[in-house]
Amino acid sequence: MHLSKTTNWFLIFILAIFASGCQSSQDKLSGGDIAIVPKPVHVLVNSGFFEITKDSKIIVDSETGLLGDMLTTLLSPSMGFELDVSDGDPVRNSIQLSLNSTLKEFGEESYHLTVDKKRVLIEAPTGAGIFYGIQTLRQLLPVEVYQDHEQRDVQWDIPCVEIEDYPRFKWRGMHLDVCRHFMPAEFVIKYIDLIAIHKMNRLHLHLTDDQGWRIDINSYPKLAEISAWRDETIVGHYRDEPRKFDGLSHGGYYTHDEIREIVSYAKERYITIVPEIEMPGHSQAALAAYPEISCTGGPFKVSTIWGIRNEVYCAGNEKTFEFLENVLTEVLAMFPGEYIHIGGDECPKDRWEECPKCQSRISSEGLQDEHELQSYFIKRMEKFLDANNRRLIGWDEILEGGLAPNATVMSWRGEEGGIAAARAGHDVVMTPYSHTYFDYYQADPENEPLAIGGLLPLDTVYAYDPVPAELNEQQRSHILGVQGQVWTEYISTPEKAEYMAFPRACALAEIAWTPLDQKDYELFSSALLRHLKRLDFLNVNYRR
Ligand code: TNX
Repeated sequence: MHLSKTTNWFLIFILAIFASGCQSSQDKLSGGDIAIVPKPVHVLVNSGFFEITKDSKIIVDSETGLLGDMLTTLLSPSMGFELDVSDGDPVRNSIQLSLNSTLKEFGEESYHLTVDKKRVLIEAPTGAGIFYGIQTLRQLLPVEVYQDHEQRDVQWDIPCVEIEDYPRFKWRGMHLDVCRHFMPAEFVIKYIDLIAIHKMNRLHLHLTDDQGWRIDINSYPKLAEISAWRDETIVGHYRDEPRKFDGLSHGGYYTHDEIREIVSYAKERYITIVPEIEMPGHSQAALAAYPEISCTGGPFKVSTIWGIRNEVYCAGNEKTFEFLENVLTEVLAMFPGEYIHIGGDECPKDRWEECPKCQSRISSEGLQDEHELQSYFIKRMEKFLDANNRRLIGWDEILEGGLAPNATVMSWRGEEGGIAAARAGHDVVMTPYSHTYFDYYQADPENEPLAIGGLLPLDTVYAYDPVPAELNEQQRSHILGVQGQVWTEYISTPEKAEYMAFPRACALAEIAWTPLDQKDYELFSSALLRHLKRLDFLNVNYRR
């Protein structure tokens, strides 16, 4: 049953009045206790519950079998029993997952969830929608369902509801910098689970930087042997004087098998990994192994300090492009997603100004200056990606010297880059440091572990609207969505990454999913109290 918006709201109103009069029948979980993060678009709470028991069945169709298996795997550890998954017609006491491709009114990722006393039905036009319906279903159950071992005294009741839900944006991303500090594959898997619970669908993996190269590339073995390791790491803040170092080698990289596992684990959770191979700047680690593609020839070491380094790929040397295309060829084979991130940010032009090869490229290509040389570089990489049926995405510096024709922009230095790109007809993901940099302090630095600086409390994240008021209707359609950044200069462990990311990522998820007119910080905060218990059970070291 699909209700029009007006009838829906009218019913919610009537039912709210009705429900407030019969709270006593809902002694376990009342409508007010429903705490789904991100908040669904329409929730109608009816009286009564559906109880999951050992005899409950999961009913799937020819396309939802794997999702049914996933649901039973998600539920069984805490419930201590495994639900039977089978094809067939809905029966009493069943949870039915039903793909219905005609339900496209609210988009590919929408779902419709009905819980009544006799059965549960999740209907959606795609597997993604069913998956999000499953996430909501889990959040309608007692929080103990997130425990990984049997909970004996819990009654697995789901309040009777009717939920119609769909995302505001199609890009709902989280980023993770695994260069400044390497994060083991097991943590990336946990991070994917956490992203999935929040109905986000992109993981941007920042794989290469001055301080480390984190992906094995067969054709350039020294990237794993040399570029993945640094001698030591700066201790304390980069600005502290005198600088201190820990004297400990740090590094690591993902093998092809690990990458494939990460990609397929993410895919099963409807998350696309967006790999970032930085160029032309932030490339000192690669140059430590292959100095011949720098302007000066080196030698270089993998950087042991943070900040912006001057050693960048030589834009005048054909070998640079050969290297990057070979690297990307392997990257494309491992990451099937549409978007490939090429960085593009913070590339100092000092070396190019002094480099005969770069200068001769500037004159042979009729370029004005080094900024146009950067643009030449990115456009050339875009041609390569285009030819391989992929799309280039880069940080907003790729606007300088002229944007590549099909590029998508991540607007990090503010919204200006994103606004300019959208006005020029380019797609944009909003990532302004002011609202989405989770490496910033989340409270008074006095009482917080060391961070890069800044201040980005939870309510500031929550208040962010990724659609700039300056844009007209047509330009707004270019705002694909929003993403939270976890840069790891000052985040050396998975535990600290969790501390910095959560609960700010919960707020980001709601920005990305919930319609603007339904965002409400007070409601979010009270839902979060319950939601954080789920994160406790998932062993997430969030900031309390
Ligand atoms: C700027 S954001 C950078 C990163 C740093 C980050 C620290 C961006 C495109 N470049 O290299 O890690 O600031 O907040």
